[in-house]
Amino acid sequence: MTSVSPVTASSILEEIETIALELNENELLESVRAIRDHNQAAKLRLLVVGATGSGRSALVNLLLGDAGLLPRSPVPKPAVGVEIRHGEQTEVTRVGKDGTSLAVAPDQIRSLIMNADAARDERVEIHVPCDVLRTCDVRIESLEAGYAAGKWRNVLAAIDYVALVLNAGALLSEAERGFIREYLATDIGLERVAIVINQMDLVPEEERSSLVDLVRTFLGPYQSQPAIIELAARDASFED
Ligand SMILES: Nc1nc2c(ncn2[C@@H]2O[C@H](COP(=O)(O)OP(=O)(O)OP(=O)(O)O)[C@@H](O)[C@H]2O)c(=O)[nH]1
Ligand SMILES: [Mg+2]
Repeated sequence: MTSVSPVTASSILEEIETIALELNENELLESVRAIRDHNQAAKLRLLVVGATGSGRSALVNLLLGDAGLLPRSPVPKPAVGVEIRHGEQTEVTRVGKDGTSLAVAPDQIRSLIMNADAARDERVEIHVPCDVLRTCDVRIESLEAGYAAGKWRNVLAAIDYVALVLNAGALLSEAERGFIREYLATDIGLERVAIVINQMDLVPEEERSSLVDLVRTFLGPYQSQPAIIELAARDASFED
């Protein structure tokens, strides 16, 4: 049986590159490489941030179309940042606060994230062959990470767009309000933020619009307004 690979912009570029190489078409080859470099440089850098248990992992799995990539469970995972980028194959690296990098077997992603050590691990880096990641780098951070203001500012300086994930059942804690006020409204601008009200499936239908109103009222005084998205990132009937 022959397998058919999906046609994507990058697979077409690859084909043109092969042809240009065969025909010694150096100018064409240079153009292809310039387009590829531009594509790589033009990646959207997305931060998915929120309280532990809000459903950040469920949302990222949904965005990447891989329900089993990141572990989701009601047990809070350690507040260690995760960076997910494109790679031709799955590779996982544990980056320590002391600058050390340790390759971890790809089938250990789940246990690494469940058992990371917030005192020693700086972040977990994951490369996956997922097409969405060809145009988007994803970073996941926890509001419980205990970062100093300077560290949050550095994180946000490397970000283009933020999805702040809230748990519909416990909306707008002090930490969430403070994060919006002190970092999102000032450092990144609320026009580059989506407030994702997740776990909406657990809220009775007639109460959902009042939750959105609550968030809108809190955001009312700000000049630029974020997108507000109601979401059920995980189908309640689906278990890990
Ligand atoms: N019913 C329902 N459950 C959800 C939804 N999103 C996430 N969950 C569940 O809520 C729990 C926490 O979700 P996670 O995706 O692990 O949350 P997280 O923000 O990554 O949490 P930590 O990594 O533990 O800090 C898991 O048991 C998920 O299956 C949702 O939209 N609806
Ligand atoms: Mg998680």
